[in-house]
Amino acid sequence: MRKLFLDHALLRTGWARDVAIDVEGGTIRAIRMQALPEGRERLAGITLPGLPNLHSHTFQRGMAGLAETRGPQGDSFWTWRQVMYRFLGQLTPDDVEAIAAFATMEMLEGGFTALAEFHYLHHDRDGRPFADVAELSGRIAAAADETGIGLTLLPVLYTQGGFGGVAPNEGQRRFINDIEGYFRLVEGARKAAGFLDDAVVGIAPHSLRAVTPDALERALAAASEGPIHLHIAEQVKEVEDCIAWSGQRPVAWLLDHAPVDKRWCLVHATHLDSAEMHGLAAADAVAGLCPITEANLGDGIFEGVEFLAAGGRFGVGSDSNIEISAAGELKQFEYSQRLKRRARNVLAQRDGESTGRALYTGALAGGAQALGRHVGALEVGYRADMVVLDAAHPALAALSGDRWLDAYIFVAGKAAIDQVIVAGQTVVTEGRHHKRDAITARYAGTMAHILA
Ligand code: NGQ
Ligand code: ZN
Repeated sequence: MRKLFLDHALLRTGWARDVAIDVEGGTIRAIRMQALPEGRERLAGITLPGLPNLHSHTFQRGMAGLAETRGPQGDSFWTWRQVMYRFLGQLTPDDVEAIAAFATMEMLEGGFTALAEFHYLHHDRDGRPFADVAELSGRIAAAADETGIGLTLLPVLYTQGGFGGVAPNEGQRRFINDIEGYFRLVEGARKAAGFLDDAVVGIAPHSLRAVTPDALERALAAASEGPIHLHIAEQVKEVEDCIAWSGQRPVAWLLDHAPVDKRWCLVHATHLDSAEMHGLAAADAVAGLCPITEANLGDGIFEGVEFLAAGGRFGVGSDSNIEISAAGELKQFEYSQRLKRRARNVLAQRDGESTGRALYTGALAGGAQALGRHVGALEVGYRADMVVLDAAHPALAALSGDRWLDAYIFVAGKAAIDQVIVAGQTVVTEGRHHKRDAITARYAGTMAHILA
């Protein structure tokens, strides 16, 4: 049992001071406000529920910065993908684990306490399955165990290279499974993640481009519970190709052909018409926004204002991990809307509401839903996942209440993070992960051999 005493905390009911929290088995067992500090371990500063990261490919952290040089023919998402395929083509299981450890360490330092890893790198470099088909799922789980981040593991189904049964290309050989192979993989992923006491395993059809309707249907039929994530409508070309294939836009097709509900997270969902937007909101599915990556890849701008006005649910993900920051994703989401609308404070829902508070609480709820975890609130029965901001940071020092969140998101970012606690265990102190030196040294060695 860990008995904490928090100076300031963001509870469901709002800001509170002198909060006593009892944690046992990783879970919050009791909360009291206006408590006394005696016999408790003090958490000085401003404690927030940790933010879930609802979408990532950890291995891509290793190529961050390697696709920012202009190529001969006009760079796009699709040329970036070629660079990405070349990079992943070299990775060994040890590389995958070392990069995942580094990325998840940075997620914790960046204010994310749980992760949905959209994991599609399954096979060996020659495209042949490993002796253990879930070898690389196991490496992701091992990295999560090393850094302490909460894990929702999403083994990805990838059966084709493009709409209408296009054969996979060389660069995709490490991803491909038929449906029977996929069932073995999911089974293997469950075993591989089973040693983590609270891992969740869901499913993830990669995209409508990468799965046949038949495989999609069979994967859904076999998954009676747990999260379901897929990439959708990220690029205009993808929307056009979907229309050419089916006569429908991607989200319209999905809403017509799959039982989309609360278990679903539609990652990106950038290009929606109004009917798709309202359909997605009405389905209570989560829009999995990855604003920094979407900006980096030139995807387009999600219609956040209309979606939130329709009651839509959202969370954020670090996706390509080009930059890892919970506050940064929320800031980029709001800024994309400001640039598009030439207006300010557009994602707050009411007059007088702080934009930072609206973004943070929205992404907590949507993120927790997408990860299928009891996280996202400092409340009895929830995982004790907390991010403690430094109340003395110059950007926060003279402030209080929601202004702290505005200053965290729009001003200081992750530099304001002091401690991070996952399932009641402190993993970051003074902004540094406890295993930073060892994980960083291993990552540096890994990158040196990959880029040699
Ligand atoms: C991915 N990433 O799977 O890593 C994708 C690129 C694809 C993003 N969509 C590959 N941001 O979509 O085919
Ligand atoms: Zn992705």
